[in-house]
Amino acid sequence: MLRYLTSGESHGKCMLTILEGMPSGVAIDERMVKGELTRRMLGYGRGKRMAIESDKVEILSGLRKGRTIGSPIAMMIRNIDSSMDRLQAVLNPRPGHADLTGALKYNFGDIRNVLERASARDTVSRVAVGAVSKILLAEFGIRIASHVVMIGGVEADTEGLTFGKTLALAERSPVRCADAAASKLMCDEIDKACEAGDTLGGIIEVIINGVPPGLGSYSQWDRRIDGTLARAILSIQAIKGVSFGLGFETAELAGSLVHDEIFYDRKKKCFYRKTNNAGGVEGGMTNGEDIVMRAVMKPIATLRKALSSANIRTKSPVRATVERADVCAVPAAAVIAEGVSAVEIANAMLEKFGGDSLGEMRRNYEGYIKQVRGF
Ligand code: EPS
Repeated sequence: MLRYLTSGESHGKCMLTILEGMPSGVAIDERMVKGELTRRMLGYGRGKRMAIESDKVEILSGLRKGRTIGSPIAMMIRNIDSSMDRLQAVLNPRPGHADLTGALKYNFGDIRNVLERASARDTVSRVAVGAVSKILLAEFGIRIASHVVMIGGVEADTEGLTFGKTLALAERSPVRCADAAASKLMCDEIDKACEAGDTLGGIIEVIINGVPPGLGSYSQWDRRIDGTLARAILSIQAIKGVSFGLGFETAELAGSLVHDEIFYDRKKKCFYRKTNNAGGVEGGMTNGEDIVMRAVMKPIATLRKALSSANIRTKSPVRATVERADVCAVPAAAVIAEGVSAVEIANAMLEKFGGDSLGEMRRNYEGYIKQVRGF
């Protein structure tokens, strides 16, 4: 089973992670990991910090001659802005941030101790772990894409786009939006918010393709794959909700319009569905269709047009602290959601197919696929 811990403060020396449980024999392309980190840095609406950082990963252990050897993989991303000890104290908590509750909880007289760790900078480590997980998943033909479906009320129309087309179009858009017209309008909204000293949230979609049926299980609550995926995505800073397939829309629809009918193709000898309203998960298990998840991100809590707050020393009314920040980080959140989903799917693959080496895992996988095809 995969597990990992992250460490590091936003303006400390570095961001660190240790990933444990990767089988041996997987070739890790460091350029691919770096590429994923770069994708996370992009996006119209990011602040100046991303122009300062270069987010290069150093893989410190767990590889020999570029391949995993089954031991923990330690990865480090150095912070170029590592000014933490020189930065001034923060006393005016930002509504919507971890600031106030973090200071109360850990009994700090300086909110900087909270915000340095609560920062979304930590997601760089999660994307690094996600990149390594994606490399493992690619060995089994599993691919993950993401795109932005809404920013600041502008909605994309991506109806009918294939997995490949969605990914290609999103990759070309400054806001990871596969609808070019909406992409332009989203950038306009970000400009307006920036001018007004405000911030914007939005909705992202993650699509996972090539997943075999039967990952996760209905048999125990903590083995349900929708639960583990949702938890991972909800753990990303500012994410407030996750849905699968039709998600919240199902509240308005009758069952006959929601559930994906099952057919059997006698020639191909396989079951199939004509729709994917379930978003690839039924009964806490993958059903072999694409996993389709949406997540909502609230607007970033650091506003130049600062909201009302109270100073933690004087208790007097003040405007909240204004730190350098992004106006919109929805495109970055999409890439991060890909990464954390990759870890969960890789974990579920390891749970089902086990194996200490890639070869052993592949044998188990192929045996199972044969069983499913011959069902
Ligand atoms: C963040 C504030 C900004 C963002 C940061 C998250 O950083 P800074 O305070 O250094 O300008 O850029 O995001 C990242 C550093 C990152 O790598 O994504 C915050 O307060 O959460």
